[in-house]
Amino acid sequence: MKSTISIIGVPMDLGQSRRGVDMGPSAMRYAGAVERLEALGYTLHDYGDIGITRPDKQETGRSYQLKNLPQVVEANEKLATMVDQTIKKGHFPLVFGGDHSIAIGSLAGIAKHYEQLGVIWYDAHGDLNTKETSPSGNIHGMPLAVSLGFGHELLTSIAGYSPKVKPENIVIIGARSLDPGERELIREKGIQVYTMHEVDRLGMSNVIEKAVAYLSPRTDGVHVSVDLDGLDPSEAPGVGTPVIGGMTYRESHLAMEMLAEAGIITSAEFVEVNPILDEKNKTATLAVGLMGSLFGEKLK
Ligand code: B3U
Ligand code: MN
Ligand code: MN
Repeated sequence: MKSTISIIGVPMDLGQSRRGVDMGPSAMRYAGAVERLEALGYTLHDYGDIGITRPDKQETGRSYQLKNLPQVVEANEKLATMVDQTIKKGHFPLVFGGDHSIAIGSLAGIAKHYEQLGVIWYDAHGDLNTKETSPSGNIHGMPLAVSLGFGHELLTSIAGYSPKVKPENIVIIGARSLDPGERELIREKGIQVYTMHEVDRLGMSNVIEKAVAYLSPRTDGVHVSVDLDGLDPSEAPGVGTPVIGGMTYRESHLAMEMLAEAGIITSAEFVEVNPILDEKNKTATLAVGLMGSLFGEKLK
């Protein structure tokens, strides 16, 4: 892994309906992210938070529209540029969300640097909806579809190119809430998904071994996108859309440790930490612990 890490915070809560996830970057810093990674010998650059333009009236209710679309587009364009710049400097981009809509900008900034970017999507959800299939109109349920080139043109064209990733370079881990349109896309595109059924059946160690064996030969970089709602809400309560039956603390640390051992990860993001819904910063603290494992704490 690169020896310099650039942290970029994205205080974004416009991709979904519950306020508070914009405080995620702050909560992860408060939980000691910088110190934790510095203790592992990395040089840290914290670039602070990117500016988010707030709409006059935030669209939150149930709707079949793309909520807060102009503001989500603007923030992701900014993020893509920031991420691009950190990679040009030779740094490892570590993005703090914010809701998961920010993965659109992360991937837009990262993917142009790789011929075959791999993506590990650690999440209770597939985030493969489009405006047509979304039950909520929440853009945080769409970033993986957008990165594949499906969705509103203002989203797919962020950073001026599309698609960012190929379906055969994606592995989803921990899914247990998939909408009908998402299932269809998964089937149609042959996306590798380890749902909770496979996690239970095979065990996390096998799941990660298979994911690494699948991605290593076909990719030249791998982005890991960790949505904290991938974990069980009993262990990560501070998330906006908790889904029971998730991955445990231990499974998640094992997953991150094994990815560190495999040495394939070239960028990462931690999203959906909502301190307002949390219990004493438990979820942000968990996220920072997972960062420790991903950056090789066990190997030290
Ligand atoms: N699939 C649903 C729910 C959802 C997606 N991502 C989160 N929740 N966090 C949707 O609204 O697209
Ligand atoms: Mn997600
Ligand atoms: Mn999720």
